[in-house]
Amino acid sequence: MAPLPASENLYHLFESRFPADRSRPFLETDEGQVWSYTDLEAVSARYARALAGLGVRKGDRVAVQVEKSPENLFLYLAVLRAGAIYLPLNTAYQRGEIGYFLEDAEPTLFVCRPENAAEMRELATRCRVPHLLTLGMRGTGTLPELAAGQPDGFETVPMQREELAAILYTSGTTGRSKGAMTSHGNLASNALILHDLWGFRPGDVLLHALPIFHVHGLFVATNTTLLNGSSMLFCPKFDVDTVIRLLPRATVMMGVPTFYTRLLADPRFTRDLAAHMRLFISGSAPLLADTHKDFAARTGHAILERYGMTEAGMITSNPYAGERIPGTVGFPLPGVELRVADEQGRILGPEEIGVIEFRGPNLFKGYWRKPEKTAEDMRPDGFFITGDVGKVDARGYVHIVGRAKDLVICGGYNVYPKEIETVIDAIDGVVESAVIGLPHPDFGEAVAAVVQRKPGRPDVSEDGIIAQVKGELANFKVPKRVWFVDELPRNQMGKVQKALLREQHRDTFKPA
Ligand code: MCA
Ligand code: AMP
Repeated sequence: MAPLPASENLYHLFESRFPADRSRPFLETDEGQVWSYTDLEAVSARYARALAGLGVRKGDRVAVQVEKSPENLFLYLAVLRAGAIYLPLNTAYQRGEIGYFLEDAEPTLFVCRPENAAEMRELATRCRVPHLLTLGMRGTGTLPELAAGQPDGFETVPMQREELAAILYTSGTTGRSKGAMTSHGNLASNALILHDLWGFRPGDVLLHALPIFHVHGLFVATNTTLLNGSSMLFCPKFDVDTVIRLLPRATVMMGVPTFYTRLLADPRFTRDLAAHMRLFISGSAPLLADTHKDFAARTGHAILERYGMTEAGMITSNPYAGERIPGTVGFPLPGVELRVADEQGRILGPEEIGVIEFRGPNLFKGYWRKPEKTAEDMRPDGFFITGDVGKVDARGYVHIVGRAKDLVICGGYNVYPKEIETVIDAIDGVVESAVIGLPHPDFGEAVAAVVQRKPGRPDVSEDGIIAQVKGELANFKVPKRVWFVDELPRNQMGKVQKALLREQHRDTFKPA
């Protein structure tokens, strides 16, 4: 591995790996528009100058809620170059959700979609955000306009490895999101290890169909490509037709399990189509062992499953060269120490099931302005309590068998029931709700709600509840079904028995 350059700004590390011939492609869109490494350097420099011109300084937050585009990636790189902190937001987040992030993170600049500018300007003013710019899908908006007149060069701000590069919000069991603070060193160590471990080589072409506001699409996929100085085929979203069209030109694909189940459901996805591929990687949600096996039977490829979280980037991975075992997430990454412990923190042995804990250079710097929340999740010896339930088998493979946290993962997006319950419980005529995750053939899990109405309030309907949640929260958090009960089942401690509700409704989304 090459030594890190003197500045530990992640961009400096990328730059040290860019191809000598900068005219080589960095990115090609699904419509065939090509961006070279020269373009990457020039556009990110102009954007960085525009940010600096507005007064964005080292350590300032830049919140971004825009559609996936090459310019969006250049903005990420510009923020790194300016020494500021990149704060990406899911495009599905609604006004109320955005308001919370702006108030909590106090960004200096908020970049939003041009079509939302009026609404977001009003919100940004209320949240005392000094600057608002827009960025559209095809390089439109006030950010590119401001950047257009700037020179192509920018002196990237030197950073130390402990200094922050990004804050990514992750929901919590209390219903309020926490900003996970990630440093330049966190991102660099993870990217270098994955680049090495997954055998990236000159000429690799990554098929990129993930969103770029989360760790998977932004850091795992993009940072490894940048370190490799190679190129990606860049799709605005996952679409089976586009992926099947572009696959013959790719060598590596990363996705959530839904990508692979959707590909398998398409007869055009054949052994021939995938024969040339070097690697398929899956993560963000459990890949069913059956999907792994069906994929191997269809294509001859064993999907490489890995495990991570916003607070850490990647934590474990199945081997590139060794056996990739279905239903496991492989071994701890080099430099990562992983153990399984019981609730009291007693360390358990091989094959014993408990909560997964780990520490390593990938572990984040804590939750933004929430030291008490950070402390709650840490052991005194620096191990982070993931809330994922699992075991390490006799061969050292990590298995995830459940979650200690009340969390549902749909199509790779995390949904904390508490957040949805808070919205439903506030509806007039509702006594209480319980939100659960149920097996779903497309999304892995889907959100559903069981609701107790006040007596004499049959007007509180499934449609009404769905409409209310849709108005307040991102669309992937909206329950796909709502049922009404006279009373929610409780245990002796008075706690709602969600396991029982899940069991009662287990087959709701099962294909007929
Ligand atoms: C869309 N819908 C969903 C989801 N996505 N419902 C539940 N879960 C979802 N994930 C709903 C919409 O609300 C909408 O409903 C309808 O489905 C169609 O929406 P559309 O946007 O057209 O869906 P899609 O384009 O088919 O998207 C599905 C998808 C997408 C491709 C699976 O969700 C996706 O790209 N997921 C990847 C998430 C990801 O990158 N996770 C990484 C997090 P309606 O019509 O009623 O409004 S990073 C992480 O977890 C850690 C660090 C890690 O280990 O990687
Ligand atoms: P996030 O909030 O996006 O960081 O989600 C992290 C969570 O996703 C982890 O704590 C796990 O519960 C889950 N996760 C990620 N990868 C996998 C995987 N390969 N198998 C099972 N769960 C996973």
